[in-house]
Amino acid sequence: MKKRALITGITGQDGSYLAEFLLEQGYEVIGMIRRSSTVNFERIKHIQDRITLAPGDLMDEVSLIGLLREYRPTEVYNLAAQSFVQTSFSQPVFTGEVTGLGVTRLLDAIRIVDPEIRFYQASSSEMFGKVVEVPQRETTPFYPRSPYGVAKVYGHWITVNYRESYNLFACSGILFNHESPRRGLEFVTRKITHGVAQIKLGLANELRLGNLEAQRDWGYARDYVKAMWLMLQQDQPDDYVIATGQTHSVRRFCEIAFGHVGLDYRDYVVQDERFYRPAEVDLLVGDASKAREKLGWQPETSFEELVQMMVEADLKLLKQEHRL
Ligand code: NAP
Ligand code: F7E
Repeated sequence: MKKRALITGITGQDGSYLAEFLLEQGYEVIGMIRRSSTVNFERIKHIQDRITLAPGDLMDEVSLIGLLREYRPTEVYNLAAQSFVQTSFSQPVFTGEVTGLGVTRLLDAIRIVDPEIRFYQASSSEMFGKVVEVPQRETTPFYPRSPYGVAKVYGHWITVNYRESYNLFACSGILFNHESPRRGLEFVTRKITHGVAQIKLGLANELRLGNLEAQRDWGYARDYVKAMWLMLQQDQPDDYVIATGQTHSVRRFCEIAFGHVGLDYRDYVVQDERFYRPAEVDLLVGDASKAREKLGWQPETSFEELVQMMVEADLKLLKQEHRL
């Protein structure tokens, strides 16, 4: 029988890569989309005729129950969230509703409609926040530093709780930052590569950023969605850290991205208080040995390759947009 997966957050970065990957595996893919006044299918328009899009919202449990009843998926990937850390400081309650309580709504819908469904929760390295151990692994205690991080800790533990209380096949992937040319423009990597491309093409003359010393373990989103799928193919549900094991500063990201087009970032980057956060996550670096040993997963794209790929993609995009 053809496997059927429901993806929440299919219009987002990871949702689009996961949908492509599952189609390649022969899945029937259902993508949950929320109502908006304009269409936002840029990331999935190339596969739109091969997937089914169905309306629903993590804020509305009835819509989730209805979706599960109608499509009867065998696997559910919960990628939907208010995922931008900065916004979580200005909209903490909303972030808690979607990114935190939204997970309970979906788990409850699964429990009610079909407890055999296998469930993936998009947990985050932001849960480690002010890290108490380096590198961070599955057993590292959480110390979130933003309303987003706090909401993800809630989502993580409610996933564990439903696994232990109701015997659901519920897994939590603790993914470290992963990027791509499809990354939202507000996240620092894409903001930099898009800014570099604008400057190189004469469309801008500076790039305003916040804290350049923050360090992140950055991987490639396409590599990471495979790990989500692998977690749901195991005999037992479990939680896994997914990371590259290497960390780099925002400053270093700038250096490589500007360097790729023959520019020196120090001539263009301006530090701006507006992009600093009330509480910062200074250093993240993950230990993915459990995923390597149990899932056979490992990253396939280096940091330098990722940065260059993103700069090249933004140059191409802007040249098309501006007919250059
Ligand atoms: P993203 O690009 O911001 O996508 C978020 C998705 O969630 C979008 O499709 C968005 O729909 C949808 N969404 C937001 N609120 C919703 C709601 N109330 N109901 C239904 N859908 C809603 O995020 P991403 O980078 O792909 O990340 C995917 C997931 O992994 C998120 O849960 C994120 O928190 C988590 N995560 C990401 C990273 C990373 O580095 N990328 C690392 C760890 C964990 P619209 O398009 O309509 O806005
Ligand atoms: O910030 C610093 C900023 O917004 C990275 C989400 O996918 O990954 C992401 O969260 C760092 C921070 O990602 C700017 O202060 C400096 O230290 O790209 P970001 P994030 O906060 O790490 C985790 C794993 C998730 O789960 C989240 O959903 O860069 N930084 N200057 C800046 N950041 C932004 N956005 N903009 C700046 O101008």
